[in-house]
Amino acid sequence: MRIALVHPNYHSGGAEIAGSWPPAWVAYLAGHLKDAGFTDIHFIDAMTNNIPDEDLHARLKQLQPDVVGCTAITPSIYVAEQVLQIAKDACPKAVRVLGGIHATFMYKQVLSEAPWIDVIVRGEGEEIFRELIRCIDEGRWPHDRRKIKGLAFAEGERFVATQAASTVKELDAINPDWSLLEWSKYIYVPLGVRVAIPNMARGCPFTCSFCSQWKFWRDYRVRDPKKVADEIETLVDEHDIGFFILADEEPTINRKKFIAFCQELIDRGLNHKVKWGINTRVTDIYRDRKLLAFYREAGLVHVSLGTEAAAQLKLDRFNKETKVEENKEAIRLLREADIFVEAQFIVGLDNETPETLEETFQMAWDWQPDLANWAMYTPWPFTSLFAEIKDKVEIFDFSKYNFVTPIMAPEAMDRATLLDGVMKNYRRFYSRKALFHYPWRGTGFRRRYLLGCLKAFLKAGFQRKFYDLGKANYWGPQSKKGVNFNFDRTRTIAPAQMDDWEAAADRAAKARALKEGATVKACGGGDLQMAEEAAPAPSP
Ligand code: B12
Ligand code: SF4
Repeated sequence: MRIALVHPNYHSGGAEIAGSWPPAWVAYLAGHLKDAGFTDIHFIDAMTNNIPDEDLHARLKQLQPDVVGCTAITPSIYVAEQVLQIAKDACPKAVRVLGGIHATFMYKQVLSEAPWIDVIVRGEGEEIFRELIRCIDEGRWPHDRRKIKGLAFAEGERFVATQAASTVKELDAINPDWSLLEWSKYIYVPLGVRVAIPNMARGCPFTCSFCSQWKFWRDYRVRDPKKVADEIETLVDEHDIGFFILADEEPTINRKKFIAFCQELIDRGLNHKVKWGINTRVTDIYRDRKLLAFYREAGLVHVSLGTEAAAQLKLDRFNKETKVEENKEAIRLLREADIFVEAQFIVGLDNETPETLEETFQMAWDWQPDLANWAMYTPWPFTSLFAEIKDKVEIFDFSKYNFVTPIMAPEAMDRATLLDGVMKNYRRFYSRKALFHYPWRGTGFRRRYLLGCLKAFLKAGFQRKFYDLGKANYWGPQSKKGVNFNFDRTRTIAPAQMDDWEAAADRAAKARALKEGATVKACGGGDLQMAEEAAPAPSP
């Protein structure tokens, strides 16, 4: 049984400016398959290697796999569909499988626009994919496909979704296999070292209206910190990793396990060999204010704080309460602990105005994070906020749903003005930082890291890749009239996408919130903490 996994060749000028990143899904799926005896697995990273379609065709033709598996987030969906169309031509006998967040929710639309896809794996892939591969290997495909949970496929004119599979309860039973990757390709630009994206926790106990992640992963689970440290050790020893980010939504919410993970890194001396970063929430930083120095000692050098602007912009739909002081204090605490802090703002909802954009800049400058990001609000169709604002969404060209393209046209300004306002914020923030802050921040690691980040920004700006500015023909305020986002307006959304799974996830979340009497808020705010387990004291 030969399996080919392909990461589609999609690019957008956001996170990619910091480097080329390895795909975690490949390591986790391949590891689980290998444990079940399926070892003939090949990986083609069309994204990192910028592989043109003809070359991909040739590779697949030469490999002649029995199964081709591809992944897709929303913006890469069309490219992923194309990968599997290429597979149909290059290795027609192979079963064509698509996984990942977009197809999980939008399977009807995907199967109708790409009828060459044989099957979609919905949700976490490890167990479902293994079942599917067994079924194919034993010659039971497609006869037995209705017996496997977590699949979607076309049957004549109908689209069938089998019962949703449960989430992976035994995360520790997954042994990721990172050896399939060509490691010299994955470099984190700010430090010039190899980078990995291991996954310690899945899910998020919050239910923010603009976010799809809590719905995708459903319940919150954390791996055994020792097993995660084993994985980091392998990544460092065998693949020479110098930096990693945790793929998790909320790695710190289970404080006990997070502390144990940090301790494990320290005990094994890994903190001197590898630095790392996470996304987390302001409330966790507050809660752990006394532990920040210990986290830093464990090698945590970069914290990205999510969506504070949601509150600041008074986006009632996200979170009414403003927590300016808390955000500012969390940033101060992190900087005091010598941890780089990145503030994430979401801008570009229909009620954005030049004044609210300016407000975010003033806030960023007042809070003084080391880095600031202004992401364009993106109306994932499977979020609850989408249901509220869908009448105002005109663009369904999902290839532009990438945090850097204005999908919504605010009432107070056109999209080009919105982009220009965001660029003005970036220009002011980073030019002042470059002149007055970064060069003078000590002489050691901090200074090197900040200058490295600046280098990544400048490089992407110079190549016109930042925010896809080249593609949109943006050259500065004077070029606003010529800006063109090249939306494919013929793309529409298929009706009746929101079905069984989403409704069930919504119901479960609401029931949980009611039961716990919790107020559910956006990333930056929120008072829903995990029940506190007795946290061990970190070693001095
Ligand atoms: C790491 C990461 C990246 C890396 C990607 C590295 C890589 N090569 O994969 C970088 C930094 C480059 C990146 C960039 C972007 N990202 Co990103 N990223 C993440 C992050 C933090 C973790 C993803 C991850 O590795 N998870 C762990 C793995 C194990 O999970 P997984 O990929 O979902 O795979 C599981 C299942 O989906 C399924 N599965 C997936 N694929 C397949 C395939 C098959 C065949 C099967 C059977 C199953 C299967 O099984 C897997 C195991 O359970 C997520 C947020 C999050 N916490 O998840 C955002 C996230 C995926 N990113 C997102 C976005 C929008 C982007 C950008 C467009 C932003 C930008 N402009 O920079 C770009 C696009 C880049 C590109 N060219 O594709 C969004 C996608 C939302 C959506 N609805 O589509 C997310 C969810 C963030 C968010 N808050 O909304 N990202
Ligand atoms: S806190 Fe909110 S925005 Fe952050 S991952 Fe959880 S649900 Fe999504």
